[in-house]
Amino acid sequence: MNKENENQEGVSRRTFLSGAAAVGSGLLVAELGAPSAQAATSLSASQLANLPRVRQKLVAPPFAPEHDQVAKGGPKVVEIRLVIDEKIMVLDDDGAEIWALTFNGSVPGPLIVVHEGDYVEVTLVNPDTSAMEHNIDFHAATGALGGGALTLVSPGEEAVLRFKATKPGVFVYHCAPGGVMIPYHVVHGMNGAIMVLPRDGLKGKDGKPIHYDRIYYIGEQDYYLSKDDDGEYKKYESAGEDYADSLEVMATLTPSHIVFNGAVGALTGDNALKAKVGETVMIIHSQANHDTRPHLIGGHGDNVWSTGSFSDDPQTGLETWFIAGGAAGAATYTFKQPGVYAYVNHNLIEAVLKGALALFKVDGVWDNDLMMQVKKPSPIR
Ligand SMILES: [Cu+2]
Repeated sequence: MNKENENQEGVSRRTFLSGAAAVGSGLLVAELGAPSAQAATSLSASQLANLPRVRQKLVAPPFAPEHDQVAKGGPKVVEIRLVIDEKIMVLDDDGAEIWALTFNGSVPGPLIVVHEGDYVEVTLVNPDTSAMEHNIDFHAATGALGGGALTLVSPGEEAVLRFKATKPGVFVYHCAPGGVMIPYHVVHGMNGAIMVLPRDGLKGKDGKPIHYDRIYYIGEQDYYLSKDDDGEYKKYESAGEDYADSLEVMATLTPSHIVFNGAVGALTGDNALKAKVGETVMIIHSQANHDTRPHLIGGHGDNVWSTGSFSDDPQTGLETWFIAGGAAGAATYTFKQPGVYAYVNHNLIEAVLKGALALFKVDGVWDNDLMMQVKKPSPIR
């Protein structure tokens, strides 16, 4: 802890911002405490120390870090560095803005990719320029609130968490600093996803390997912005200043925005997702708070892990699938026609009025057998 946080004002501000002031909210990290560091592990300390270590170079969504679809060799320790960044983000064309709470500066945070049996070693850094304390809860992890109880970092602190990726699938991670601050941080953008691939890769329900040519990560985000008396979204000078206003809107359960990758239009226009006819695209879709129902207009879900669990066979040939708030899902599709595809939350109000829409631009040769315009729109004969 740095000196400036030791003074009385700093402590009381931290107490407020940590949610400890939220009377009756329960589920405070401090109440649950941190477990002993002597927990049993299936590998001895020296065995763990001898595992190969790799540093994963994280990239901003919708892209995924370089990875092998089938693991090469045995388990590794995969080092991840997440730096908290509290920053203003513009959410729509009207200039609505939020002091987003982010992992590595993006909403959602970066996709992490490891294999089942790997150890994920996360360094969580909270710069001294932050206003708030933060932590990280991995739904892929076992114990201690998903790591949340071991990673609560005040401004100027960092913590290192190592967990074993025992469950194959796609999982949400998110900040969960305690009490009301849990939903507050999550709906200010502080969430992302990790994919834990089976070591021998993905398989279809027929047991055959599934290989993807491209992978995109779509993080859906619900925001709860407050309006002033003129009906304009309010602006704030610093992170956390919208706390009371935000809670009021959150309590209505009615988001002002529901978007993909941080803002309306983040995955349209020049940022549309690219693919070619014949390519199999893996789409990872996370929603840390609010249920969603992805649909690819003009395409399908060839293989869909709606719950995100790679322990289960994928469902096949789906039109629309469901991803529960607090979960990530995965779907593959092999494009068969060129053109523009909208990928939407098929609550179409959430897609069109709130913003949850992305576009795929697919190159290739049109197949008249699958579809053709037999007669252009013209006067009725
Ligand atoms: Cu946080």
